[in-house]
Amino acid sequence: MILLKLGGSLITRKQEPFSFRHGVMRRLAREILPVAEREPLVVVHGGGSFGHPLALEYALHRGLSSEEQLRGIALTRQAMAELTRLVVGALVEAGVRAFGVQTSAIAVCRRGEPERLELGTVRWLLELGLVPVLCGDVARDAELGVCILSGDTLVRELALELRPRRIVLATDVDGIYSAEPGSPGAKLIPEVTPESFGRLAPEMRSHDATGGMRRKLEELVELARRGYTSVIINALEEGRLRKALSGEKVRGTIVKG
Ligand code: IP8
Repeated sequence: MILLKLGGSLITRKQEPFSFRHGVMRRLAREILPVAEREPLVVVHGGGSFGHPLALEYALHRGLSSEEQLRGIALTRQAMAELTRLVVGALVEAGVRAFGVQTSAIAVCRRGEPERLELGTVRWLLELGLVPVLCGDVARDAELGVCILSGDTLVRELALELRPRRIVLATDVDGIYSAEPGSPGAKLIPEVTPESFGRLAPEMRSHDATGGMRRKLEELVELARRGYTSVIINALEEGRLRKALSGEKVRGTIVKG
């Protein structure tokens, strides 16, 4: 089984609210098809410019404290449903037998961490030979009332439950950098281990509701500690996703377990 996360900044334009990258997603779907035909696959997508602006506007990542936030919960769920519809639509159009599964309907969290994940539907879909598509989501939180469950945290949990043989995180940058990507002297770090993680620059900044690249890396390092290797790649570069899904070496950061 292969576990794939399609980052929100890959499939949407992060600076433009509700802006889906239709052309990119159509190409990604074509790159996903060959592997989906060969072996079981689970896809998780992030929130990008659909989920994050609303989650931040209504402070849903801080829990439920005002009546006004209820509208934000409804709007965020609706935005994520729309994004899943677009992702699944492109996959099905390309020939992938994709099936959207609403994360908030199967998860109960505590302080943003999944406490229970009801994976019966996901397992059933895999048995049938379909491709479950989940997303980061606004979710029920036993302590905070509501939380934003990050797609990266979901990837960690799904990996521990479903034991994939390969984990690919597809984003819009080549991987983890030694400093802010694009800044002078920033270098791609080809490999991170739980040991080297502690020495990495702490200033991986984030402008979203769930902690961005730093959070992603923390989740992957946690998986590495449990023996799972994953790879972060830039899937805006044509062909890299197809290669990474097939296990070929591509430019990126390997988080080694
Ligand atoms: O982009 C967050 O998922 P992520 C989902 O994977 C929402 O962190 C609703 C903002």
